[in-house]
Amino acid sequence: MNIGDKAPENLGKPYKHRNMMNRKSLLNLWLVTLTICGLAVFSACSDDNNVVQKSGSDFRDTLKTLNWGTDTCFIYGHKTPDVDAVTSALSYAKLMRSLGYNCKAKVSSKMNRETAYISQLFGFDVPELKTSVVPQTRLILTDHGDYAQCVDGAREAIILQKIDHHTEGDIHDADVPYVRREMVGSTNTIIYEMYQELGVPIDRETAHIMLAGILSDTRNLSKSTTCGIDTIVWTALTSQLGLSADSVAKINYAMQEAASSYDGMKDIEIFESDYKNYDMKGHRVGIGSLEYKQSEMNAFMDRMLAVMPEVMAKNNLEMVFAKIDNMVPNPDPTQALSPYIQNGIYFIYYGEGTKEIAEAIFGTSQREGVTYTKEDLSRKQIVPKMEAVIK
Ligand SMILES: [Mn+2]
Repeated sequence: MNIGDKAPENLGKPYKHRNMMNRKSLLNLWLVTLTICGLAVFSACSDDNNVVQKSGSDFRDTLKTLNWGTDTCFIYGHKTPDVDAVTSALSYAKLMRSLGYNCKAKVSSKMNRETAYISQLFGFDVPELKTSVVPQTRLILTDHGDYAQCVDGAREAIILQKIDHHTEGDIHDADVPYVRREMVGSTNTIIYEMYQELGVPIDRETAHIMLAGILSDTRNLSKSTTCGIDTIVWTALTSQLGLSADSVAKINYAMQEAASSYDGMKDIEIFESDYKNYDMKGHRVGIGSLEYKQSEMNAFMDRMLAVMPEVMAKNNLEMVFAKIDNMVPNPDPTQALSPYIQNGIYFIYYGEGTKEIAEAIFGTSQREGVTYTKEDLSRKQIVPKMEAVIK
């Protein structure tokens, strides 16, 4: 374990519904899905915010009406891609190709270490880097809905579809011909649903690709953003691949270690290792997502605060923030794969007006540039809170 940095979260948690899928038919899968969707209304996974155009036969008809043009349509996840961004572009490109459309996954900026690790372990090819597109290029976006996170040139491109699990960004749902947006743990969960609805078989490589995205975005179903449907898809994919829960936990642990191995990286590279730009009411805002162990947190925050002016200049921002998961030793010594567990987050800020925003959400600063909350919030959960207070 790379002690300085990340630690797996709650790997020891029992996997809810773990055995539900074994030896059961797809019909049963969907009965279970319907039940869980019903339950989800009463959980954190409320579907109030979802934009779901189901992808059965209607979807095939919808696809025929899209303005595909004659060149290849590129499928991109967000910039500074994480595993879900890369793998959702790959799994969705496969789905589109299997339906007869000329689509290819690309990445708009350098991939992170976790993606490099899992693509090698699972043995799939990662998309080529293509940092900009020319006007009128046909695009499908996965795992993002903000222009600030798009490949360069996206504003002059033709966006045909958006498959996402975030709240609506400034690429408005109404402006995209086909949108499938569900507040679930991973974009790949949505794409799995679409394969099922369309009756398209999932080969082993694609199953690996989708599982990688789900493991990374939900941290093996442990994150608060995890929904019942994520667990169902996790169960279906691991069962198809013949992976035991223990082996999946080990894979997840190694992925997280790769993600958080800050060894040999400059501080600005660490800050940008999981980083996203946003446009909030006309302000250019950048938000990093990091984690560190509590015992060395203050020194780590000093280093991150020190590079925030450089991050601001480089990304042409007005405001820079980062949330840092506070990792503490796991009180349960039997959890060898979880030596650390999360205990709240630090939210650090830099730039004019940022102190007011951070304090409006998380209360008085602990020191200049630093606020803290006991809640384990994801960046996805913090963004709407910021949008509510930013002027
Ligand atoms: Mn994602």
